Amino acid sequence: MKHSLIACLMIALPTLALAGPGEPVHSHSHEHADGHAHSHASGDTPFGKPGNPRMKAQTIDLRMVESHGAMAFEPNEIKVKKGEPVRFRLANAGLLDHEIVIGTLEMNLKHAEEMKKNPDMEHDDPNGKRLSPGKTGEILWRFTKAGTFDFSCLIPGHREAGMSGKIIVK
Ligand SMILES: [Cu+2]
Repeated sequence: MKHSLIACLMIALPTLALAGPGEPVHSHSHEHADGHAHSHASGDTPFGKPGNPRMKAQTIDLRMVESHGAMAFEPNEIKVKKGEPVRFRLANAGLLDHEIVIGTLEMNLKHAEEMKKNPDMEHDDPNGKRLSPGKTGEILWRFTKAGTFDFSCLIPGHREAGMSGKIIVK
């Protein structure tokens, strides 16, 4: 027992030394070749960070649906606990491609505008996924800040047709 505790401390110490209070967050933006910039969720973001697959996660089933020209996520309101990993099990039950991008409302609205200029841009980031009709996928995310966040399909026209929802973190 004592032995393993020391081993843990030895691993943890250099990490602690690096993460001083003034350290910038490990979130970075980069510009795609088409000029479409977006933030890659490789670390902390204003809405949390990728979940650790080894941690126990809450599972939420999320379906992408279409009916009579309307598009939606079911459910479109999700409540999660701050700090607890969430496994989104996604299913595209429609006849068109759909995607999900998790972010702040501000980020997603800005991103939606960029998507109008580059409609072929596809997302496969820790906080986003695009699915063909009938396909399923998964996102593992950890919301580390309380607040209300957004998830949207940013394929042009889809958000306007109803494909967005909110995540309430408490
Ligand atoms: Cu869509």
